[in-house]
Amino acid sequence: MGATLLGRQTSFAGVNHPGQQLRLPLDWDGSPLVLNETNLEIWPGQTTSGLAINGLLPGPTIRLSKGDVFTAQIQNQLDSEEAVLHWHGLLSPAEYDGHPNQKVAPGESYNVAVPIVQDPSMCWYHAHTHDLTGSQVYRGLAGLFLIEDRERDEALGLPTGIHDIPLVVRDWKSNASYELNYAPSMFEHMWGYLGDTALVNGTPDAWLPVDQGVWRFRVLNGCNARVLRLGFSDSRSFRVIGSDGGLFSSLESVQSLDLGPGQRVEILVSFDGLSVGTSTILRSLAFPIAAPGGGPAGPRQGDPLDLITFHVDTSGGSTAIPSTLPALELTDPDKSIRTRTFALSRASGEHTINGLTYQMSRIDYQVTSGNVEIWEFVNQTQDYHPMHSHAAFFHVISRNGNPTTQPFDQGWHDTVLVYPGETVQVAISFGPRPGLFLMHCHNLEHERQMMQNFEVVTPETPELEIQRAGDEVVVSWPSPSEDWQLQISSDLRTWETINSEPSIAGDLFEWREASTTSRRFYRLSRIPTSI
Ligand SMILES: [Cu+2]
Repeated sequence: MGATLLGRQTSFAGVNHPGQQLRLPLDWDGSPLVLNETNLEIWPGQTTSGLAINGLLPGPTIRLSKGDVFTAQIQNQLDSEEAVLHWHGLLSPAEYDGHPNQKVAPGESYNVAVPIVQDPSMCWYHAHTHDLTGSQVYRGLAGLFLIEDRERDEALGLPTGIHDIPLVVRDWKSNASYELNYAPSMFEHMWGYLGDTALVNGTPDAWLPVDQGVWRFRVLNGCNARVLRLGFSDSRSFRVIGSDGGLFSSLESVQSLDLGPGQRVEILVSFDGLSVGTSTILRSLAFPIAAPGGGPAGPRQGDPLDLITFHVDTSGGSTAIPSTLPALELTDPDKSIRTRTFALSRASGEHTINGLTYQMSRIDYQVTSGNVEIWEFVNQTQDYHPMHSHAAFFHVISRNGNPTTQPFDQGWHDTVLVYPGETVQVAISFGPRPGLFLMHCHNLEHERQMMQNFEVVTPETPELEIQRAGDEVVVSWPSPSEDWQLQISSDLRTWETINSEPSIAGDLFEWREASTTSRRFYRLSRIPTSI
């Protein structure tokens, strides 16, 4: 019997309610991330065997800021399974991204050092072990990774502190007697392994005491395959303020939104208007499907599912909502140099992209960092495919050829839900992190086949030409290379970046300075990209 502490509880209010008060995953303390098989007390008095990270399910919440470097040791202490963790949403160098070829054997460990170069956003981490991702994530190998800027949030007027709550949602099969067993049938390999009960931050029958103010909830769909149609039991509307890549630029009001596996959404919910002693339930609303979405007798895609009950135990609370959010500069689809089409289909019981199932050793395509591309996902099936790219954020530009008007399609995403029969276009551009990455469906029963390797390559460094013209030095280089900045050094050790814009001379960029008698060295350095 392992009565493991699975998280702290909010200190807010003190009224008791049926079910379990929402747990908040403990924050990561910098110690090694240890993956092991353990007994957990998820249901009071019941022992559940599952996979834990540092004894927790979900794993500890990693909180860092832009400019930090995430350094950690990952220890695989599973009994017999290889494992590797992927930092979903982090713009990580390829060698630490958690590609399945980076898996380590039981008893082994590895280190990562990922510079945090992106704006605040809600990321997560999960197992990405080839052929085992669905099984390991279902049994518990996942956690939150928050890139935060509390000062910015306070300046924007967003709820912080106890009014800013992460909700890691996943489903679970309750007919398995308190076990997190993963045993998909052939049917579930096709449509996904769906549960009939929700765990929120690992809490069954979760509830949270709230006041009548505005709350910020950051919701992760951590289900293997279930699409969540988020909405409230009293049909209250809520504001959509962000997704995978951080805040949107506006706060649109909706009564429901669809969140595919792997996707995150940040919402503002006001409990103003609910009197003390009443409650409302955040649930996944029922929705019709074209095809069966579960086993013949099991849970199905589109079934309603209660996630968490909010009990208004306290009066008052701040009802302020920011009127606007900072503008975003999204990738310009007009700068696209090509359209890449990915046909998502199923043939002979296999999930394919452009007719192919995943092969670890095959590189399916190359993209050049800095280029803008349109990626077009063509869903030729009756199922949902949440398509995820590592190493970049994109923005959704059209659905079925029409510019998208869905509030949740704003802003930056790393995963987009492609509905049955739908064609979705996104504009994507990769930063200066070369190497091997993955693009795949985040239905984790599809992922092992519906996945491709791609390689990010960097353009050749343009050649510098250095000439003396009278008492000036003229440094020039080919001009369409806007990703590069000129740097100067006198000792080849420290380099000073020239921040003034170079002038354009024909098809060259040109920069001049007065010649000196001291030694001067010049080089081009890639401009760091944050998105
Ligand atoms: Cu899929």
